[in-house]
Amino acid sequence: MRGFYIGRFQPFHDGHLHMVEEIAEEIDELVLGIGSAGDSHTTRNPFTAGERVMMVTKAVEDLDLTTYVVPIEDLDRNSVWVSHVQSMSPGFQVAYSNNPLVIRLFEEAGVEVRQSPMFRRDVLEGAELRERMIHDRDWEALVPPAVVEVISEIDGASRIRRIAETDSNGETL
Ligand code: NMN
Repeated sequence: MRGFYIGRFQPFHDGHLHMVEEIAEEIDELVLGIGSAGDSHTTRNPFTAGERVMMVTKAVEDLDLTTYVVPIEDLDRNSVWVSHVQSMSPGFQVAYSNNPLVIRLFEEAGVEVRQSPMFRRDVLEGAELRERMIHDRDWEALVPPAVVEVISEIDGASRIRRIAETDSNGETL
């Protein structure tokens, strides 16, 4: 059976990895959707789709699970978003999420959704991590070593600090 798990992964952190490990107990193959793929260089979405593809691919490579990493751009039309996802992804039978909108859209489209209390932490930890990067506080301990390497390769922490100085659109983390 193949599953689908979408997140913005800004950045991919230990909570995400833990979820993938839990999902791996239930299925053989997993599609990891890189959500809001067109967004980057903002405090809320600092990393490009390509950078997130690197983070996710390297972070899960040691797991005993076949994974496909697929960038998914946002669509200004929720009613057809599931078709959009399906058009970009290998076929899947079950979607994993705790995002209320994502759950609702998949359910309305007749796709089985599995939730976990762990998912709530995604949002909290993502914002916390970006905050720590901006203020140069220890964030490395909260992400897989492969993600530290990718963020270092692209000088990501200095990017988000610089963006935070100039982001005047009042975006929240
Ligand atoms: O749960 P998070 O990490 O927010 O990830 C969900 C992802 O799915 C986000 O990138 C979100 O933008 C995306 N999404 C997009 C649409 C749309 O484009 N209409 C609808 C539902 C979810």
